[in-house]
Amino acid sequence: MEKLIKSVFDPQLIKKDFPVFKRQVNGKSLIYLDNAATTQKPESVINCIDNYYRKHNSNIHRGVHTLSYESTVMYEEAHKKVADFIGAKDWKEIIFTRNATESINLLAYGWGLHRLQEGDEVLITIMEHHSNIVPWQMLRDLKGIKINVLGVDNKGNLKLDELPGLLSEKTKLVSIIHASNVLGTVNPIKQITQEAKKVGALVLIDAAQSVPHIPIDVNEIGCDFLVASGHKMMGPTGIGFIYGRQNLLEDMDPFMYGGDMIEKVTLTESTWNELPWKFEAGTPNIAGGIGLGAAVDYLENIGLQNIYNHEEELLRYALEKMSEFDWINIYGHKSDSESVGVISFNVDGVHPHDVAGMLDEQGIAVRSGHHCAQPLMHDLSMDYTARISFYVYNTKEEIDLCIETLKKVKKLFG
Ligand code: 7TS
Repeated sequence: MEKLIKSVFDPQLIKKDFPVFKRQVNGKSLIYLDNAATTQKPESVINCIDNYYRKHNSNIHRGVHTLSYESTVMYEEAHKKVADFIGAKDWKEIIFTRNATESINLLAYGWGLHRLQEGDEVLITIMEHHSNIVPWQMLRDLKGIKINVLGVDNKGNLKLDELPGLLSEKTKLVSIIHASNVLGTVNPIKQITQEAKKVGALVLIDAAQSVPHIPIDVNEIGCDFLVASGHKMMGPTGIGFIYGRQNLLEDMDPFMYGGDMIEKVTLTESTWNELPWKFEAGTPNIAGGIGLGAAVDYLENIGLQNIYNHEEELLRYALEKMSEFDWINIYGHKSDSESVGVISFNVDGVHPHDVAGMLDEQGIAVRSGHHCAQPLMHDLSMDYTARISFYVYNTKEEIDLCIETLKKVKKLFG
């Protein structure tokens, strides 16, 4: 990977770091606009995993042999990289999981199951991905907690004026999405955290769509927990993380029980390992964790602010171009509030799956569907949308090609 000088940020140069862009799809150069689902992987991440398996592969925290020691150091180092990346004070505050979904489940079981009681309340928003809805419904059914929901206005922003009415001393957790995977809206999480703290609630941020795109500092936000998925930030699949305040994690019960998460075991009782291993039972995804560390290195080398600025430029460009056509209906983006590069839209008279199918014929990858956010979709009175989502390697020319294809779609189907 070439060291990028911030002033010569060039997506075409960045694209060269990603082997997938050498391939053709349906005879065309790949245009990848499905980054909210997962991102492509740079050569450095692929090489790092390859190198790990070729030279170091061994189990961690087991034995004294050289390979095991090297693997342990590399895996711990990856936790440190993630901690620095999001401003955590200590790397022991970073727990590796499989993905954001598993992270939220770990917190629902490890914290919620033991700390919440009948009558306690959890506040979410209608913008949540299913992974930040269903675990709380599980706790509602098991423990009798109540789930309150903050709505969205017709501009695609949270109805913040309703927030104080939904918070009380019964609210034990506010669990909110940072950036919407449907609308692109970036929620004012610092302000919401401050409000939540006034009633003594803990705050969990689902940062799956923000950590890869926006500079994040957990201490500046003031949150208690934050979760994300490695595969949405150029890392491999099967690795994600939780940030948790050390005192809360220390106080929490484990989620999974067995090897590596223990300090001492007898046939009658066991004690738990230190952080973060208390929450990483069994042999973890060592190569995945190390690969995530390489992804963080790559992102830091480009600079998160550069990534954000580039995506912001693409977003403004795409919104302007798409709004020239009255047969393209865009959801959200109706105010000047902060957004990430996600645009959900429909083409009049054409099913979003047909839109995605025709774009694919031109080598353009987009997602169509409910985006695992059915309550939000229902609130917006629709079942499915097509969605384009940007990352650092996308260009304005790709947006032009996408819009040209949408015109053909409209002509053929509409
Ligand atoms: N939270 C948000 C905000 C998400 O967008 C997603 C995945 C998740 C959590 C879950 O991530 P996972 O890695 O555990 O699956 N969102 C999407 C999407 O928009 N299209 O595909 C996956």
